[in-house]
Amino acid sequence: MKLLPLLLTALLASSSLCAQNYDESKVGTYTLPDVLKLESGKSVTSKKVWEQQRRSEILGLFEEHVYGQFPTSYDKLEYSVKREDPKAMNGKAHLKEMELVVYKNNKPVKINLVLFVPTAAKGPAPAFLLINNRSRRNTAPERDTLSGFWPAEMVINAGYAVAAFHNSELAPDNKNSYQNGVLQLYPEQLNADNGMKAIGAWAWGASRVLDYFEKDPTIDAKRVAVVGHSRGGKASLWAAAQDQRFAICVSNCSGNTGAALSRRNFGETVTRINTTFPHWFSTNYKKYNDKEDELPVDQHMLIALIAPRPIYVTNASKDLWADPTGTFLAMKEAERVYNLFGLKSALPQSPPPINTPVVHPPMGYHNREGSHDLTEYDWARFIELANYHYKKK
Ligand code: GTR
Repeated sequence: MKLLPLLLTALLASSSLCAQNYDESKVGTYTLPDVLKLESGKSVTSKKVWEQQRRSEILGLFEEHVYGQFPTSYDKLEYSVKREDPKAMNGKAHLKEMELVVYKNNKPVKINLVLFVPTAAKGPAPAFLLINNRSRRNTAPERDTLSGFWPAEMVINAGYAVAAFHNSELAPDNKNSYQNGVLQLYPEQLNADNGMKAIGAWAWGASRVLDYFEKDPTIDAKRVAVVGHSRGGKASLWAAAQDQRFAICVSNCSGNTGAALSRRNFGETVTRINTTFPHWFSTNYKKYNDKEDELPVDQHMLIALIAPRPIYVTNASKDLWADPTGTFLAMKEAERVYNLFGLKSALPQSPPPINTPVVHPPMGYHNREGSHDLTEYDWARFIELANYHYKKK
């Protein structure tokens, strides 16, 4: 066969696969694992049993079957200011370009952090931390390219510090080189079936930045929101699930193995994600290709691990690949755990119309008109949720 017909056949096959995958009538029936049932079969009816037993069971299941382990020990964290500008953004922000170096067994991992702190802050500032999985230009300290992906000026004007690091420094987003980062500190993870891979390494990076924030007197480390888009939004969920010091979790258009239910098999599937991105999740996760029903978890349980802290999840109307309906349903299922804490979410019974955000903590959600992206519209809502939560307005 010649190359062109071969390519055409492949293209047709993949587009028909996608078309089929956007058919709501093909979703079928599925039973979600009960977030409030202990492995022993007993129901969880109190916050205490959730906190002392069920939460760690679920965290362990995600480590074992999905994202891999999350090692936290290291020998030291060094940090230094590489460049600063106390009058950045027309005097509204103090820019610090930080270099963090984390060591374990004499092996280093470097994280370059761009940090703007509002000069008007009266004390330690609450912050938004973005795991940047796109072009570095989005988070350039020079602010020569202004993009909605990281509208730092808007965040500063709202009174928050804003920070970002690039995911590739923790694990290059490539199946052949993802090992060149955090995994050099934890080589034992490489051959373990439940070993950490790229998504875990990116989440780990967010936690190390939080370690640094705890040492920076200009930042209120108890009020840090971790933000991620798409693959970064899978990592922000995992970071906040693992590290309860994050005060707020924002997961934008995170889709499969992010905030969307895997069992719906709508849009991207477990098989597809594991095949295209074999370096994202643990080796064990591949066992569930085409066997979502056998997973001991589904993604509503990941969202539940954020409770009682506020979470903001988004979709975009044209981004069916990320399954907006399945994402909303995962949020609704996770509500039960927020309820255990006496918190009532303002989410409606069925998905809200496009561009109708639900911003009240503890559970924020919107389906923005448009495509798969992180925009100013999204950020404005995250800020609103944080304002409510911190009672800033
Ligand atoms: C897609 C992938 C999604 C999502 C997205 C992104 O190719 O299928 O799971 O992560 O990339 O990160 O933009």
